Amino acid sequence: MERATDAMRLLIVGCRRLRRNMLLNPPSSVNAAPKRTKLSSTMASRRLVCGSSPEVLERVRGHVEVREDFISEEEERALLQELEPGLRKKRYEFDHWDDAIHGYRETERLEWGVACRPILARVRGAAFREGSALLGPVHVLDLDKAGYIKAHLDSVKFCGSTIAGLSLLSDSVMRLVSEDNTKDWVDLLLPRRSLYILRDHARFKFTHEVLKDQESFFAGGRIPRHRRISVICRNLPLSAEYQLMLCSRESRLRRKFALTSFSQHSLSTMCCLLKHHLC
Ligand SMILES: O=C(O)CCC(=O)C(=O)O
Repeated sequence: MERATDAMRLLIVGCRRLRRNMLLNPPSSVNAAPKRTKLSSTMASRRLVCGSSPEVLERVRGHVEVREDFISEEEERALLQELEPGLRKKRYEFDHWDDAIHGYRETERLEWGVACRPILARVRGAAFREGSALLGPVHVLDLDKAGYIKAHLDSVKFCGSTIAGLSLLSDSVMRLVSEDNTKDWVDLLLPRRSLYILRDHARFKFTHEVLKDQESFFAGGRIPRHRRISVICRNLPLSAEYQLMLCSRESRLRRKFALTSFSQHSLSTMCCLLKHHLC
C-alpha cells in the first residue's frame, strides 16, 4: 500500500479540474500578495479564515472550517513515522506542466498502525456524518518546500461533498476563489497540526489552491511554507447517477473484488466504476 496506485492517480486527476484561464491570466487581487483590507471572521478563536468581503465569508460559512491543534505533536510524530519510510522512496515530481500540483510526491494508505488509527477516526468523526460512505484509502500528499497546489475545482462527478485534511510539518495558506467572480476570495490559514474541512460550496463553487512559499501570506502576514504533508480523508460522490449504479452493480462488484462492505471498497474499485460507468 506504500505506492500510490494508478487508480489513486486516476481518481486524483479526475477530482481536479484546473482553472486554466485563472492560471494563465490570474486576477491581480489573487496573484499578487493581496491587500488585506476587509478581514473578519468569527469562525475560529484565532483568526484562521479571512476574505475579500463579509459577503464572501458569509457564502462559505458552514462550508469551511479550520481546527487548530487538532492533533498533538506526539500524534504528528506518529503519523510521520508511519509515512516517511514510504515517501522517502519516491521522488518529488516537478515537471508535469499540466498537473494541478507542482513539486510533490504522494501515496495512499488503507491500513494504519495502532498509533495512527485513532487519529484518522477522529478526523473522520469531525468531518463526516455517521454512516457516510467514505473513501477507504487516505490520500497522503507531500509537498516539497518549492511545491504548491495550483487553483483547481473539484469535480462533482468524481468527488464527494467533503474533504478533510491534516497539515503536517508546516503552516500554509489555502486560497479559495469564487468561480462566479474571481475578485471574491477566502484565505484559510492552515497551521501545522490543524485540520481543515471543505464542504459543498467551498469545494464546487470555489477553486482551491495551496500557495507557494513566496506568495504565502495570510491577512498581510508572511506564513513561511516549508515542506508540508497533508493527510486527506474524503467521502464518495453520491450523485443520483452514482447511487443508481451503486445499487445495480454492488453485488457483482462485491463478488468481483471480494468486498465486505461497500463503504470500505477499494479505490481501484471506485476508479473502475468511474472509468467504465460514469465517464
Ligand atoms: O494538500 C491539501 O491539503 C489539498 C489537497 C487538494 O487540494 C485536493 O485534494 O483537492
